[in-house]
Amino acid sequence: MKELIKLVDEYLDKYLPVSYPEDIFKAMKYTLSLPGKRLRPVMCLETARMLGGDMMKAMPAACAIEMLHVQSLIHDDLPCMDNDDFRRGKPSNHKVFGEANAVLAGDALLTFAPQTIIEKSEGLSPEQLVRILYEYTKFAGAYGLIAGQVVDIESEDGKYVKSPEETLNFIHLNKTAVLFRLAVRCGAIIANASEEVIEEMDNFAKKFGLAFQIYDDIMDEISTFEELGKTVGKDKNSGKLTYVSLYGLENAKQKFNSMIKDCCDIIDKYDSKVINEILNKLRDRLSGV
Ligand code: GRG
Repeated sequence: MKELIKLVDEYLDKYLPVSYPEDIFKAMKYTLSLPGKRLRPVMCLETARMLGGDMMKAMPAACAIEMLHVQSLIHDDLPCMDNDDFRRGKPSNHKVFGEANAVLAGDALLTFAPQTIIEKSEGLSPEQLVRILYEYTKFAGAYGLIAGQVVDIESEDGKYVKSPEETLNFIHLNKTAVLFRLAVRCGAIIANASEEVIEEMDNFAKKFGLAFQIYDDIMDEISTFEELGKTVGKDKNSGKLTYVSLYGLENAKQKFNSMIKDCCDIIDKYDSKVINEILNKLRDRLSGV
């Protein structure tokens, strides 16, 4: 896992050299190079490897998915969204570069990511490339991340079109699970996996994404700034719809454990030390809570 993170860091830096106008590239690289967990690119690379593909062929897509993730973090922190002053342990992008440049840095990452896939991918067929780009645009847009964020914002004002349970599920699937889905789907496509295996990994990522968001919600309640690198207790204070606020801490933990167990059941038949390490780390962190 550590070696994969190091490799991802190296390639993120290599794929995005600072160019003119420097301010925008520096803003893009700032949040991107802060120490994130790199779960999404690692899952993309590991899925490709685990399914018999060449891991390095997946590097451009893996880095592109991290760029998209970082774009969503930069925009999520803006005063017009979650208004958070800290991210990954450091001042948020707009606190360092100003709001206009933070909006533009997010926009630039959103478009730089598919550009990276097109420019840097080697050894993929035209069909694989088009499919990856299609999945990227679909999951980043109004059928994915944006949909999740819109419903999340609406839910803060108690505006539910659907029931709270359905609304929360929609938010988690679209705001969080969607990027894990994109990661494993791209890895599987690059490994030339069958449609059946792509769907199986997709199912894994949906469950993992839901578990991960429950984990994130619990950590917001019980963790510290030092551990999370961002303001804690915000969800509770803003009356946000979360798994913990809707079902309570105990039920949230139970749901998390049962989702992680489902993930283990799916992944067990593959040989993945890395994915098991991710699952165990999350489970261990919550076991004593
Ligand atoms: C795609 C145009 C476009 C807009 C994005 C702002 C937005 C719309 C969506 C917000 C999505 C968001 C911030 C979801 C939160 C998901 C989540 C749990 C993030 C934390 O992930 P970690 O813990 O973070 O993996 P690190 O920093 O470790 O990478």
